[in-house]
Amino acid sequence: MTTFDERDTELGRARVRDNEDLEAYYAELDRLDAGALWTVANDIEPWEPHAFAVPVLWPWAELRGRALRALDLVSPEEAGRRVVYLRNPQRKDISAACGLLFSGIQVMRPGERAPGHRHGASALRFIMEGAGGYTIVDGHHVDLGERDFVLTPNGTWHDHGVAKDGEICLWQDGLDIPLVNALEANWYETHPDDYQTALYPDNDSPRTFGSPGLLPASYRWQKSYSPLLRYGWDETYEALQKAASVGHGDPFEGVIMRFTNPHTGGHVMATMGASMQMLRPGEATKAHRRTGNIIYQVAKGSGHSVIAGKRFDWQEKDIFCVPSWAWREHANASASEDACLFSFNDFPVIEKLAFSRSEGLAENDGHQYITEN
Ligand code: GTQ
Ligand code: FE2
Repeated sequence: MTTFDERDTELGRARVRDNEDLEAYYAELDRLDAGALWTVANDIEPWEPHAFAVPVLWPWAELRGRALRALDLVSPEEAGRRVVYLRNPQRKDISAACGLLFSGIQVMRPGERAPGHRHGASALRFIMEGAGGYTIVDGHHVDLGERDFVLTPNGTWHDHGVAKDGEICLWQDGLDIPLVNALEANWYETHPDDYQTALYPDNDSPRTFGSPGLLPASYRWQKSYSPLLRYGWDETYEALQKAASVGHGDPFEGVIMRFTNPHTGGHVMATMGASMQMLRPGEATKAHRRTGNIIYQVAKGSGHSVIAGKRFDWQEKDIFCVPSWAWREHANASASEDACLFSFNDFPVIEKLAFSRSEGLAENDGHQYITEN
């Protein structure tokens, strides 16, 4: 029963060998809904952070058509949300894409609306395709364009739609559903009116809170999430380019900007953070790893990442994940164009619980050996 690896011979690790007396003893404890710690200690106290999820790349070339097919198979009214979710092969039981994060592709056609609801889980969205999409968050109507990043924090009423004269819209939903379920804290309510009506002028959130370095002087914000509900692509890309122009950069990430709550400078929501990074033409980063899970979407360009020794080639709109403590490094395939990666993560949870740990790879000039193909 006790499991060993070579290091488990060290004093301070469990190294009890089974024998007949012990087995009888374990059976007695089992009948009492109890057990001997030394039979499980080496499993429940791993030497290093252990991820259940494996790295996965979901190719948009395969996913897009499958998501569009759902348009003809179910309505938003029947489905609640018309979403194809991304399921890590090692996390099927909890419907997670990576760690305790959920990811799905939501698809809506012009004139459709998805019914309003709210829940204990928080959501974010990254718009992949289509014009005319919008979401209403607690009465705030927000228009959505390609590569915009939008929040629907926990407990907020939300419903989405596409204007009648819009296009078919596809976006990635990122939620902390598996986390909230693991903490046994999730709940769900449908909206009493089925659909919200906007209570404020359209786009009042980005228009009030979305100007760099400026906040309304009289505003007092008490909530756990950012008052800025949408981060537009144009401003985000411009921020990356400006930082790159003055030499800003990181050997592990390229040029990376974290989406922030303008009120606090902290993460956008209590449980999930997000970033946009730019790999300059020809740039290849060095390998590092950290505690926490990351789901990436290729916002622009093409390249590859090496994750836990395996190479994943990516194109625009592909989605891939990096489980906790897996080595990761990224490379832009182009010598003339930049490549941008949107990502969201569970870092706010890791940081608040004081579980942050990270390291760079020392060997082989900071690059992984590719061990698997
Ligand atoms: O849009 O409200 O992909 O509640 C999963 C759960 C989307 C949503 C998802 C949700 C939503
Ligand atoms: Fe929802």
